[in-house]
Amino acid sequence: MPNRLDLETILVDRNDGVATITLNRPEKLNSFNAGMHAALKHALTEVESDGVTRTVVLTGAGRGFCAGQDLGDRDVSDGAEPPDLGETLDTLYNPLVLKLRSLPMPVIAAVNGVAAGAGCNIALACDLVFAAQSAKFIQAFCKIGLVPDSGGTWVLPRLVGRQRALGMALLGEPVTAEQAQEWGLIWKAVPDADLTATVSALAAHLSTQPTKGLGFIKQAINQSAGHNLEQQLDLERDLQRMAGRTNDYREGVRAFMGKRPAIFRGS
Ligand code: T3D
Repeated sequence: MPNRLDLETILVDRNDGVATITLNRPEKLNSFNAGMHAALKHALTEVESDGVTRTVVLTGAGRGFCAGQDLGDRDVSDGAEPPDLGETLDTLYNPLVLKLRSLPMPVIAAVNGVAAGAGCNIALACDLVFAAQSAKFIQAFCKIGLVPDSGGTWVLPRLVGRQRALGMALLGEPVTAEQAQEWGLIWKAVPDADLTATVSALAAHLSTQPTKGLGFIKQAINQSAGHNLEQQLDLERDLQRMAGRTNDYREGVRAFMGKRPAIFRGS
């Protein structure tokens, strides 16, 4: 499978500590082909190590967020060798989900329109999910004989409970942004016209906060799912030890004691 870097399929805009990454195949509702996977991987690697990005925003161009795998890339003709979809998950989708969850800064999904299949679960792999009111979340896999992937079967029951997870996964019906917010699937649904401004304001705010501390919080919450209380207490101790050694902790305490606003530099 080709894995060329198609930079036009991913747009990256950097501004004041915020990197906005836009999935850019609008004519296919930003569904993934191998080129877009490679370009997104490249973009995420860059923002992780550029030394300036303190918040990442993931969104889609056009009327959709992401419709999952580009189904036009799969040869399902009579006589064709069945594709090894396990391999695509191993090499493309799974590393993407793990990368989003392990980035050491907050990642906001700005779900501007339909999020279907892996596109839905990639949004849910982000740390805070905002959605335009007209957006829909669809576990479309069952309609084509597949299993929710990209962490769907892990995250859905944890976020919305077994019954709603099974309803979404077995029926593949669209869940509206408002319903998603009510169920706790996402953080907030906002009017369509307000999505960009709402997410931009929040991203700008987060980029002035103690980035290392926020990264540790994300790590603690993410790891809690596989821990018992003792293990989680140990992790909190280890992360707190590291947080206590950051410049931003020192600045936060000094600012509090000096009754002045803190200036966090993300270090
Ligand atoms: O294969 C592997 O590697 C395994 C991994 C799998 C991960 C997965 O994500 S599997 C699930 C794949 N996704 C889907 O099954 C969703 C398919 N799309 C839809 O069900 C619908 O398009 C939507 C519900 C998302 C939106 O419906 P609607 O009516 O708003 O738009 P539309 O007319 O269906 O789509 C607009 C265009 O985008 C259309 O192209 P056209 O006719 O205008 O030239 C449509 O074909 C194209 N499009 C939408 N989704 C995909 C797609 N083209 C290729 N792949 C898609 N996934």
